[in-house]
Parts: sequence; C-alpha cells; structure tokens
Amino acid sequence: MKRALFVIDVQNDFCPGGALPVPEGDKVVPEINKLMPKFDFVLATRDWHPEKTAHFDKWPVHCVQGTKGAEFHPDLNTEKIDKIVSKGTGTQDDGYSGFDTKEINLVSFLRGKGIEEVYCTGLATEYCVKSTALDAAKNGFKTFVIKEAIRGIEVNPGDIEKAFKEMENAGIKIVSTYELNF
Ligand code: VGL
Repeated sequence: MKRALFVIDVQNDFCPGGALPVPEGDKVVPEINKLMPKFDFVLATRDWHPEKTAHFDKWPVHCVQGTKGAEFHPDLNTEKIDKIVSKGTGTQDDGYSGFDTKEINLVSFLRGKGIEEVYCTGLATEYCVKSTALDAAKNGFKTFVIKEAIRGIEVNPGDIEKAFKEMENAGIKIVSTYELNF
C-alpha cells in the first residue's frame, strides 16, 4: 500500500503579497516540507490559468501561466515533488480539483503507482483542497486532510467550517501531523 502527499496550489499568488492571498498561506510551507519525506509519492497541483478566462469573472486575476505569481512559493522544497499537474488551463473551467487536470488521468495515474491513500495539504481549504479531497474520496482513495498544512480564504464567515463538515460527510479524515504514525 502506498501513500501520496498532495501539495495543492502552494503558489505565490495564494500567499501573502500575492494576487489572491490566503491569510497565512505561507505558513503551510514548512509543514509541507516536513511531511514530504514520509510519503511514497509527492504530487503537486498548480493553478495555471490563461490570461483570459471566465474564472476571472469570479476571482481577481491570479496564477496566470508563466508568471511569478503562478510559481511555487520559493521556500517549498520542490526537489521532493515527483509529479506536477496543472489545472484551470482552459478558458471556462475553474479547475478547483487536481483531478480536473487535462494533462493526465489522475485516477489511473495514482492507481498505476499503487497509491491507495491520499493526504491533502495546501491552499485553499474550502476551494482547491476541498474539491481535490472530495474527488479523491469519490474515486476510492482513502483520503485525509492534514490540518496544520492547509489554510482557507473564508470569503464568508463559516466557509472553512462548512468545508470541514462537507469533507467529513464524504468520509474524509481530518488529521493532525502528530497523528501520522508512519
Ligand atoms: C483557489 C480560489 C480561486 C484555490 C483557486 O487554489 O483554492 N481558490 N482559485
């Protein structure tokens, strides 16, 4: 049985100083760096939008392909990343879930590597982390979200709490780093 760590959208634009900053978004970086060596496989997702997309009717322009804002946070240990998938690359799609990537069939890719458990970290809790975790669970992976290694936006008060409930209702386990005994 293999475990994958998902590092979701730890990009400059989602960190303080970026175009769509998640409060304390950068705080996930040291947590994720510490977690990486524990896992058989590390998959990073990135929001990778064209300059013009319907997604920017809902959100400030962020993570445009090839820009500084779309790069991973400079302190993220990218040497430990085994695979990067881009999402939100079309002119219409939000690309919240890593499973929406058009580059590979992520479900078959993970199954092909013998991965049965998926541990989600990154940004933002109630958008890309939640969507990715829900898709992982729906596709039969035992799915976990690591509390200390995620941060949310909280556009409306209660959004993050609601996301936790939704994930738990889907059978996703919200865990703490100290509960991981492997
Ligand atoms: C995200 C809002 C808009 C995310 C992406 O990465 O969670 N949130 N686009």
